[in-house]
Amino acid sequence: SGRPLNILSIQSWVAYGHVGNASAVFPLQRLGAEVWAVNTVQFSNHTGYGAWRGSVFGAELIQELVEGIAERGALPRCDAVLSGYMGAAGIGEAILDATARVKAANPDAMYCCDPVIGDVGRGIFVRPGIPEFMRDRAIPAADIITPNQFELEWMAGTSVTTLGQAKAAVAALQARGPRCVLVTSLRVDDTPADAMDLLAADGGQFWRVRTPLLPVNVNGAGDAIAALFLFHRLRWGQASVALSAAASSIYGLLRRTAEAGSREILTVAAQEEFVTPSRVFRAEAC
Ligand code: PXL
Repeated sequence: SGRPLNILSIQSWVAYGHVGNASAVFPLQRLGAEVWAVNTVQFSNHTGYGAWRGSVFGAELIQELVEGIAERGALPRCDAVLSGYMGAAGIGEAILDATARVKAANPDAMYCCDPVIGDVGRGIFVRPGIPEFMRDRAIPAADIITPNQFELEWMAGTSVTTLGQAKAAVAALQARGPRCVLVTSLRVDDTPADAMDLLAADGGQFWRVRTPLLPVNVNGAGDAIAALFLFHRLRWGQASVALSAAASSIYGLLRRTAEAGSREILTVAAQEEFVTPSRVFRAEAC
């Protein structure tokens, strides 16, 4: 169908392994998207190892690269901006600048913000100021956000132990801007011990997908699911379809990763899961 989707993806880069753009870019390309990848940092490896080397890039570099893309006349063909791990709050302002430029050139373009702040196991793992930036500056500018449960609770300022509380927290964030929300890694009181939930909202509708819990300890799966959810939402226009497709692909990716006992997600080896997931999980209205 038509021309490929063009996605400006502004995230971290790692030399070794798969988080940030090193998790998101290849699945998008495998699905046929053109990705304009701008890197917010270049690290040796993800921070989940506790040690890493490399640099956080300056906001000016991000701005300069977007300026260069604009000089190619490409911004009117940009379908979406995707942001993730920011490295420093100043980079966040450069990302919001980029989304404003893209939207001025293409009013139909979407901004999908993966508000990377932390997770239930590690707590906050980004620099001071970034959580507040995500909550106060990025969320109001976004059309789609993809928090995990920890990020949802932190940004909404409430704890979430029931599906009703999850929906209320999502609605509170929607009231501040984004029409569409995907909550990842959700575990509430009716989630079985051996399962995990994903919750999507679009306008006032909610859908849930439940998958078996896999014995993995990895980073970067959230970055891939945000990219896949955005891609399928752009392609199909429906959050329920995007939820099912993204959840099914990530389940397949993580199942392969668990089988291999890998500390890094098997983004390349499991690539068929992005195109034809081996097991499809349906989204149910909730
Ligand atoms: O998956 C989020 C993420 C992105 N980028 C970098 C990270 C992490 C999580 O650890 O370290 C560099």
